Amino acid sequence: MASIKETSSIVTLTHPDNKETSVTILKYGATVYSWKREGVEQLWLSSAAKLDGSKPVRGGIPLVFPAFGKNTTDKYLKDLPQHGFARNSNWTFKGIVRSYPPTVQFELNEGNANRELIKAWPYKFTILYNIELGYDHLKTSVDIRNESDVPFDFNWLFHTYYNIQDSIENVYVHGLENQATHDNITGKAAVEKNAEVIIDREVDRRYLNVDVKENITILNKKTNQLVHGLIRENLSDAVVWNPWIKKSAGMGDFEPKDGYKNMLCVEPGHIHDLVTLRAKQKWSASQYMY
Ligand code: TA6
Repeated sequence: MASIKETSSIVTLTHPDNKETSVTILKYGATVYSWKREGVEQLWLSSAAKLDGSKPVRGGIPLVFPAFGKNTTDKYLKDLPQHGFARNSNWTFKGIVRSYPPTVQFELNEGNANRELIKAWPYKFTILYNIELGYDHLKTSVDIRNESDVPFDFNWLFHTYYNIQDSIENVYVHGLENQATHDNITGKAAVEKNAEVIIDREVDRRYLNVDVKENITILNKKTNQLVHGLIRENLSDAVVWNPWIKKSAGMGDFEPKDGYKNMLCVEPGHIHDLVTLRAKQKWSASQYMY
């Protein structure tokens, strides 16, 4: 049986077949901030990350809902902060929902969402968020249900910070060749020409409508060995982000300042447009990391 440890702010789940495999979730934002696979940390977490609920966690897997980025056009989303309110809210821990592979569940709704921020988004909703700790994978799944009598529009994105132990200049991202991109730094649209996307400067690039049959992988340049792999379900887009030197220096909660050398965000989401969820309907998606 998986072992589970709960405090007022944190839940830690340990795999029954390997006590060195575990996942730790902060109830604030239902933010996974540690995933150890056989003792090796798979996610990057800033050493200055706030884990006291005072601001979204800088690292791990912050949840982005109902807006990706800073929305400037939608009637309600435009009044929300960058990346919405899911990562700024205290989610309710619902316990273990599956014993093998051990899976825990968190819930967010209009009743427990961030009191201030939810004023800008007048809908009834239930989000059930499942975190499945496999022997060799972590799967995070979301079910969003519109409890209102009217439709609502939203983005969803898992803002995953991968640990790049071997240093960023030694890896590349594969699986994005020929995909349409929007560069959030230049504002320009393009098509990815590289089979091997390298990170040698600040990168903030949105890959849009990438076939979900395409796994996205982070590979070692020298050995072509797998560093991280990602399988997406119903998440057509992916953001690749590394703040590099200047942006890292400008973020108070980004430490160590050279931490950009050991992290890379590959963020699966639906961000190319807004999902419209009709009244009483449900929308589901997941990321499977291996
Ligand atoms: O997903 C990439 C991004 O939108 C970047 O533009 C950068 O802003 C990053 O998210 C971090 O955003 P945050 O609000 O967590 O500082």
